[in-house]
Amino acid sequence: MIGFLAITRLRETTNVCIVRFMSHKVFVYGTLKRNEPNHHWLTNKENGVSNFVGDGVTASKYPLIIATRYNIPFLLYSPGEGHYVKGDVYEVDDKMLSKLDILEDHPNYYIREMDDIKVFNQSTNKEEIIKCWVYFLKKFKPELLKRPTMESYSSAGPHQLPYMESSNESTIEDLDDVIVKK
Ligand code: PCA
Repeated sequence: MIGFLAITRLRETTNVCIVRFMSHKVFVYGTLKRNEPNHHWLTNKENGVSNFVGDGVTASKYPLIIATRYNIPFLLYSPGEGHYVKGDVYEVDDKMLSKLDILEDHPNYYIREMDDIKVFNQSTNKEEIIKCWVYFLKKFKPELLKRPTMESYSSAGPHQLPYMESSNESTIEDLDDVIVKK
């Protein structure tokens, strides 16, 4: 399915318009979800356009954990372990996708990959599987697999590990907490 067109008037005085396709689907499972600390990135018009598609769940199991001194959520790329993870699906334009890549420090920290996500289609009343971008942690330290895994993330959840806002500026130290060096 091709998303709707976002048409931006370039200048009031000209008829030049930028026509942008909402061509990317993103599954967010962590701080970008509704009611979570980084959700404002998706709603800030200066970052581009985003449109909520629906609730989603991963078609494969993955470990969803919290790590680093900043209590950051990560989906570890270890298919078959953990849970079928719940999150939100958004349709975003090129500009928003590149802003999210900056926030997630793709491809140095998280790695954005296409994966199968189950979403409930309200017009057909059926569950369908769609391909979405997902920010995974891939070269993670093996000990992270020993951490408790969650089906769904909330910064204010029972784990008592609230997300620390300062982690928006990722540092060498917090990368070292979770990623294996080459
Ligand atoms: N932000 C991204 C990846 C983890 C995070 O906190 C997300 O919500 O999907």
